[in-house]
Amino acid sequence: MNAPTLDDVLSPPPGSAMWQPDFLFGAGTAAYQIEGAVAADGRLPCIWDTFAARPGAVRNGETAAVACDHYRLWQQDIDLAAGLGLDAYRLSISWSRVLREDGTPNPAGIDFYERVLDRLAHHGVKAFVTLYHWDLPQHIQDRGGWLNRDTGRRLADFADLASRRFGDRVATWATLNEPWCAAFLGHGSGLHAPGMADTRYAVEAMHHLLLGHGHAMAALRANGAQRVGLVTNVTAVSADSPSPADQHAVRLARACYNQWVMDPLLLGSYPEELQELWPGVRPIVHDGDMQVIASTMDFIGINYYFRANVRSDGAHGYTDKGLDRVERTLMGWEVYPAGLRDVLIGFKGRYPTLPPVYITENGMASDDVVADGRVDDAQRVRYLQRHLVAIDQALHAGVDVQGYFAWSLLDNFEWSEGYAKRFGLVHVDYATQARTPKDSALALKAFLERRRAQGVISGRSS
Ligand code: IFM
Repeated sequence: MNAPTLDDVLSPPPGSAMWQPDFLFGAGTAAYQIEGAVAADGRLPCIWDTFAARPGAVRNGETAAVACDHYRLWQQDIDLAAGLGLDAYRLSISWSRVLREDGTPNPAGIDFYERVLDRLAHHGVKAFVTLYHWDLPQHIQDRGGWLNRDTGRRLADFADLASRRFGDRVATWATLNEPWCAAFLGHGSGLHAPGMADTRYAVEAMHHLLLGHGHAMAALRANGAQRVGLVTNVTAVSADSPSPADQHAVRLARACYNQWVMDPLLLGSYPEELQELWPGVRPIVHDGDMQVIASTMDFIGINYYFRANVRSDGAHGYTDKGLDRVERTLMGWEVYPAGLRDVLIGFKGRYPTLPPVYITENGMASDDVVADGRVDDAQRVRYLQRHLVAIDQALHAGVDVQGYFAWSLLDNFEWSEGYAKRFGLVHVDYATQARTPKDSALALKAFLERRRAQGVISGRSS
């Protein structure tokens, strides 16, 4: 079967800044979700290995022991990313692969990332590296993990090693991916590793994650890193009704979902609304902590997937009631592209020092199948297309968005959801490890080819 003509269904609006070659297009992955090889070459256990082994923690008892076997297939995967014409590739480094328990580097683990980064450089694809994408070494967890202030210092050690060894091949460094998930899902709801479920733990873990971010930024800068920041997940929030109670619920939900991370980073304080949500629960903040957390970032990475539609819970909180008859993805998440625009414009208004923005994750899960060598993922093509339009609107409103990364390059281990939720531009057959670019990948490739061709015609270099 011939591939469909898709170059006109996935492209930014005509004249958009996204047609310029300095607006980066990429795709992302995370070490734990794709690498597998959890015991190879001296890699130490991490909290997700422990958590996934707990009965009931991950759907169908699945684990990331093999995942996409990327530790072995890395070269073909990087070549695949380059073959799509991506400007940039976002990856994370497994802390427990590169650092031993005694703090010395693990040469085999370092070699692996050297090879990956060299291959990206060979293709001229920019490397966007995240240090912490949720895979804390288990031995650090055994000393308290993110409930221990000292873990932030350990993150700085990791940042120091990574930037000394890889710094010459890394375009941007993100200290953390989605501290909200690591803090809340990992320590408040227990849905993620390490599986704790107490709001007091979540609040303390968040403070130590953000403190670790500040310490890691300092370590990266000391080693000459030029572009450092953090990646946070954000949620668009709407009110279920115009009632004052539901409007107030929106303020509480925004404080929890977005400002809990953004305010300390960009305003140097936690939002007051958290006190109403979680009365009496405050992190232990030492003198100087907020200055460390609010160190200047060169960019902020925004991960956007869906909106929450909330109403008052009648007490001091909110409930996410959702909306009926809206389009949803296999995760059950509402498809709401305008929310990305609204969140970005809202941030520009709230944070006078908002740094340049990359959309570091955006995408959707579906139940994709290969038929006649093709994966028809029309919903994803539409999803991506509509989010590009929303970003263009934010650009027009003056938000400095500099790049867009689809989540994810490959179908992968979707944490407690296991393997059924496929987020990839590229389909992975987990039995054979065959990769098949989906229609969305082909559409993105076609757009990027067209953009390059237009740049050449108009005399711009890409
Ligand atoms: O797969 C995750 C990723 O690791 C972090 N952001 C959200 C994605 C989809 O749930």
